[in-house]
Amino acid sequence: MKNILAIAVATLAVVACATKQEPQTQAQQLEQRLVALQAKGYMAGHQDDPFYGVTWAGTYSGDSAELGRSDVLETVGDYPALMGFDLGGIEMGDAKNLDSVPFTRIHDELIAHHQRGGVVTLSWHPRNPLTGDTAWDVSDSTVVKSILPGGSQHEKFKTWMVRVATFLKSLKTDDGTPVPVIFRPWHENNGSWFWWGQNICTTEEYHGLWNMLQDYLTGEGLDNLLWSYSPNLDGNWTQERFMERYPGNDRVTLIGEDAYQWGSEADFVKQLTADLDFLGKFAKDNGKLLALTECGLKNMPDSTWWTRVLKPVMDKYPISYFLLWRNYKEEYFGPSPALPCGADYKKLYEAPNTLFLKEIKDK
Ligand code: BMA
Repeated sequence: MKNILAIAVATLAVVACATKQEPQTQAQQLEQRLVALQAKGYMAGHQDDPFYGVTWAGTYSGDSAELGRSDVLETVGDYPALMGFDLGGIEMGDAKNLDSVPFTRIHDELIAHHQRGGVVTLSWHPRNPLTGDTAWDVSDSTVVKSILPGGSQHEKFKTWMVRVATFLKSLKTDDGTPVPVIFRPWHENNGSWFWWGQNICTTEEYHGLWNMLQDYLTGEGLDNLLWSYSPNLDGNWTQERFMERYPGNDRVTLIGEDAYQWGSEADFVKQLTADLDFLGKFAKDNGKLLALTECGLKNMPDSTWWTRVLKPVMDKYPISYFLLWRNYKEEYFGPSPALPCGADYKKLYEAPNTLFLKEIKDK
């Protein structure tokens, strides 16, 4: 009897200990939050949401009349659950990013969205460190090699990483708590339009690039980053091809892809379905979160695309979110009350499984 009692007490102590254990980092807490939210549906996201919109340009300065504006808010009466921002230009020490948004505003809006209960994600379109041109300069296939240890641009790239780290370290609430961020560098790497793309660097170089940045930022104490790996819509994933450049289970928490419809609707649906079949299974087998890390139909020539084409595919998979790319006059992917697609976006908003800020802020 005594023995049984002792075993019972010991078991209870172990269970209590296990259930009491709090997640260690902001990133781990965010991961838990995303896992819990996934049971309710998927979050609606929008890139650069608070800076400018389809009909309101020139808001980059943050004049008081513009603060708080958002095309999503003005279309449905709520902010997106997720906001995305881009660090392109931070590496140069620029005051504004590649889309002319001051980093001070990115800093403030990112923290503001976190404080109102939203989730935030950061991408990075750094300049080509070898040529000095944009992220899209793929003219020289020695660029990744040149920034790895021993390469001609390594010292320079180290200063770029310092600038990224400095910005990321500044993302804190007033009481000094770091803001958790879904961080997804080196994206769309199965395409060859960025200098870190498929045909511009070898598999080994890509891994070197990923690990160099991740190890540096982690070494700097940035444990608020939830690392996301997001190649581009592919249509032909095989385990072997995906694994080739996948950074590894110990390096990635969320997998997803950037999926735009550039061609026919039928092709898009077919490719996205095939990819999410593959990625969904991979995520499940490996305990990873799944998302559409970017998506959209440029300038919405089909005003019912979200509910008719995108949503039925998304509904079949346990994605955490979909991030529509940015809205500006020449190129928009999100809604606006001024556009026919605004009505369709409202339907998306009303669906029970799409999550906007009010539905996630206390969860
Ligand atoms: C691309 C386009 C560009 C933009 C870049 C980074 O998809 O929207 O105009 O500069 O993203 O935001």
